[in-house]
Amino acid sequence: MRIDVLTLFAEMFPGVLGSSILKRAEEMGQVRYQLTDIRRYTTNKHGKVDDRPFGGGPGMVMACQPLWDAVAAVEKQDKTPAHRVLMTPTGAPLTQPTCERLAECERLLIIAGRYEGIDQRVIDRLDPEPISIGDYVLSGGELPAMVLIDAVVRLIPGVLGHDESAHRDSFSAGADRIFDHPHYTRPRVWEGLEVPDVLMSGDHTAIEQWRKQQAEQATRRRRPDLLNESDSV
Ligand code: 9WO
Repeated sequence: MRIDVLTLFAEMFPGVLGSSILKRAEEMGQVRYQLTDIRRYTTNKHGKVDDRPFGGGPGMVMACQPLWDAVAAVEKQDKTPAHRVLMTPTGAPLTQPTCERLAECERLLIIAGRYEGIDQRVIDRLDPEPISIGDYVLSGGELPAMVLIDAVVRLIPGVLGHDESAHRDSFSAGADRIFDHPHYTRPRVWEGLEVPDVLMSGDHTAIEQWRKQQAEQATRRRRPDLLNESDSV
């Protein structure tokens, strides 16, 4: 998969893309990250990419020309058509099924906006898939873009090791896909607190049952909307 990110703050990305699984995926050739600074494509002699909002109001608006030209130039770099995504709080919520669908794309082009917003005409013409990572406003779309990349890249076949992907598969059916059970590691007793006996029993059937029950109980308490029998979704 090739992932293009169009941003005014490319310097935010190397730490995230250069660590852990995202780095390993690139080193193994399963993904290529290409960051593009939108400012490079402005025709304004002072490098401006924003302007005051028509109709008045505070702040600035990202202008059409730099973003449009940046998308055109980046898309031309590779003949694989890109699936365009825009990070915006008014987008569809990013969910695990959405990540699974995006992981099938050969090429993603993610637009991370800044300022108070992007001129609606260039959004209308680019017609990207608008995606939100939650109901809050940030300073820009960069952090959401990194969240999306992390969630998607780990789903590309071969990116996770065998153990890790087996774990993923066991959580891939139905609305219980994001359930998790409590985890414990050494020491067996810490500050007088013991690890649950069942985990020390060696009885793998009992351990699986216990983990499933714990995950369901935690979900019922904290996120009942995620349970299959709930009709609130
Ligand atoms: C901000 C905004 C606020 C209220 C209603 C609609 C809105 N759209 C945007 C928007 O697209 N903002 C651009 C990107 C420009 C300003 C900073 N940006 C941004 C993206 N802030 N927060 C996000 C975001 C993206 C995905 N998920 C959560 C928040």
